[in-house]
Amino acid sequence: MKLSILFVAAALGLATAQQCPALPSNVNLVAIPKLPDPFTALDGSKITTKDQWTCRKEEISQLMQRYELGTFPGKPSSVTGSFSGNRLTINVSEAGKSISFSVTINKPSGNGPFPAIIAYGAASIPVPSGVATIVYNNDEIGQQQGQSSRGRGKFYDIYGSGHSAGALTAWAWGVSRIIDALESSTGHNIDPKRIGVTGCSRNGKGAIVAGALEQRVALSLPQESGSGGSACWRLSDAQKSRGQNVQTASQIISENVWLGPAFNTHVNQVTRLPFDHHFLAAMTAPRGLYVIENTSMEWLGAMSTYGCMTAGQRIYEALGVKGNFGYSQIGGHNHCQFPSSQQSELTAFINRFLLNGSTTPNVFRTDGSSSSLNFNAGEWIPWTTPNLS
Ligand SMILES: *[C@@H]1O[C@H](CO)[C@@H](O)[C@H](O)[C@H]1NC(C)=O
Ligand SMILES: *[C@@H]1O[C@H](CO)[C@@H](O)[C@H](O)[C@H]1NC(C)=O
Ligand SMILES: CC(=O)N[C@H]1CO[C@H](CO)[C@@H](O)[C@@H]1O
Repeated sequence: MKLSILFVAAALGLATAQQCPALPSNVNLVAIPKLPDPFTALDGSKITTKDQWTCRKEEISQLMQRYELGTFPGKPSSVTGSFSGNRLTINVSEAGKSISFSVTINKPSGNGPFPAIIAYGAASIPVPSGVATIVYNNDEIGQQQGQSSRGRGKFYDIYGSGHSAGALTAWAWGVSRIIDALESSTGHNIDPKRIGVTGCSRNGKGAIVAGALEQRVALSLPQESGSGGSACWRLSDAQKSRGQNVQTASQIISENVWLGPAFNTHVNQVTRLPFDHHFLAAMTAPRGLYVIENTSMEWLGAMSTYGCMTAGQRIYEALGVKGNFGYSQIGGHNHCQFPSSQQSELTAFINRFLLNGSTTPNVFRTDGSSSSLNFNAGEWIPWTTPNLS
């Protein structure tokens, strides 16, 4: 029994420092109309201590993998890295299948070791001079060109085109392999303990999920991720029913393959999901998470991301690290254009989590009016926030 639990946990790539019960094979999905309570486990028990939180956090990750993201595999049997010029080449083998991919590392001058931000596609936030950028072609690991790209990309070359993972999970797996390669190879002068991850829009969805699934990411910087990222499915449906043109669960599965195929059966009854996207904050805490959103772009779901991350911040608060979480929603600019008014916040997060700073950032703001957002926290967050001992 113990062995099989360890095996399942290892197969899911989860921390096994503490033994946690495996997720039951049949979870009774009941309607939860408001945002689910992170502090009540599936068996109904209340989470009051950090020790209990360890297994609830793992349960949350397993639930999100089973019903939405697909399985996040553990470390393959062989991962090697070789650094040459400004390229880190990562070779992966598992069960007789092999792939190879490369990332470009743009480094500051000097000797390092340097922290680095893994940028999905390219960074659309300013990366400060003391921090390296690792340019990651995530599309190569999991394609995202609409329905016909389901199961395509190097992740699926290893695990098979029928694997349960959606593209967001496949990309997170690629981030894990980059960190494996940084840990095991030399010459690159990157400190694998100080890794950030960023991306915008669809790649912002990827960035927030990478930090949630891969616990070695020190700082997540998702930009304008909206639905599938920092928005909650229940809140996006509520916005839609108010007549707003926001991306919802039922729309997102028709647009692309970001989520696992298991999610398809839930998109018209999202209240039956035993989680919502504030649980991505649960999976990321206590590590750094700065969520950048754009009030002016209706499609992202301004109320949904604001409300969802209001709930997410409470999880950090329960752990006594409220300031490690940031949310900043500013409009009046184009999609994926980073406004200078958010610069000091971004700098504060990078200083704290990548440059060894000691000042805890403390950011939670929107330029949306409360009447335009129209988010009622008392209604949508019916649970109380414990002070986990
Ligand atoms: C990585 O894989 C590529 C492509 O198969 C191969 O050419 C290269 O020699 C491998 N590198 C290492 C260090 O094994
Ligand atoms: C930050 O800490 C790491 C060790 O975790 C060290 O290697 C690095 O030199 C430090 N960087 C700065 C800027 O102090
Ligand atoms: C005020 C403003 O510039 N809003 C823009 C936010 O981004 C969306 C998507 O690019 C634009 O349509 C809006 O005009």
